[in-house]
Amino acid sequence: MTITITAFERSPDGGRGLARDTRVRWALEEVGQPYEVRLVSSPAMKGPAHLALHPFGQIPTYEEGDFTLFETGAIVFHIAERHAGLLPDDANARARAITWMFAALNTVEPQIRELETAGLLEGDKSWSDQRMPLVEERVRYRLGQLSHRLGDADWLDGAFSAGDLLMVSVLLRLKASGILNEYPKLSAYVARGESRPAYKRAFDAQLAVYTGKLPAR
Ligand code: GTB
Repeated sequence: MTITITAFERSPDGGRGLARDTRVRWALEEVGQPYEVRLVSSPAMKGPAHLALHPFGQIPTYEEGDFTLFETGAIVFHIAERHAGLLPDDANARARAITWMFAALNTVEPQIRELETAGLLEGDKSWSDQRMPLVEERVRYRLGQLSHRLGDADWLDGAFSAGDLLMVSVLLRLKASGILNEYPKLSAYVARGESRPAYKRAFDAQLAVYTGKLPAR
């Protein structure tokens, strides 16, 4: 059954791989599943056809025949459950990897999103100069905790898992801020994620939407 995902027709990041379809592409590449992409314009995202797939009118979505999903975490989890390569076989190790998926999306990403919001959407507000240091402090606090837990390990819990895929994807959002460089262990962790062939294929495929150049496979 063909897998089809949706992605921005024109992502605001201009192909830097920060929109969430990259996470789904990466998961599919890791498990070796071919997929198709339907690009969605901003107006179409809020139209009835897309809203039937995604109640909040966002990307990415996932379709496999009649079966459809939204929410990146749920999509990556579904892929990891159905195909070998992203979750360990051992039940306890699997539960820990799933815990890291939730931690990435629920415990680390909110602070990073807040930083983006504070910089991009609220940077011109009169109170921005006072708020920004507080927001940065909350990001640094989380990164410090994460860096401490990662230590000198390559991945968060044994072999690379869907937990690492989501955590690296979340941390990638910090690259432009420079804050990640303050945490060499996390910078190296992100670089390890980016150097995975599956990530590179996913990144190149999303970039091709902008350059029009199909990636070599
Ligand atoms: N919780 C949902 C999930 O994880 O799937 C959130 C999905 C979501 O935020 N989708 C965004 C979207 O469709 C695109 S990825 N936005 C349009 C809308 O809400 O109308 C978020 C995103 C967008 C742009 C950048 N960027 O330019 O750097 C980064 C991330």
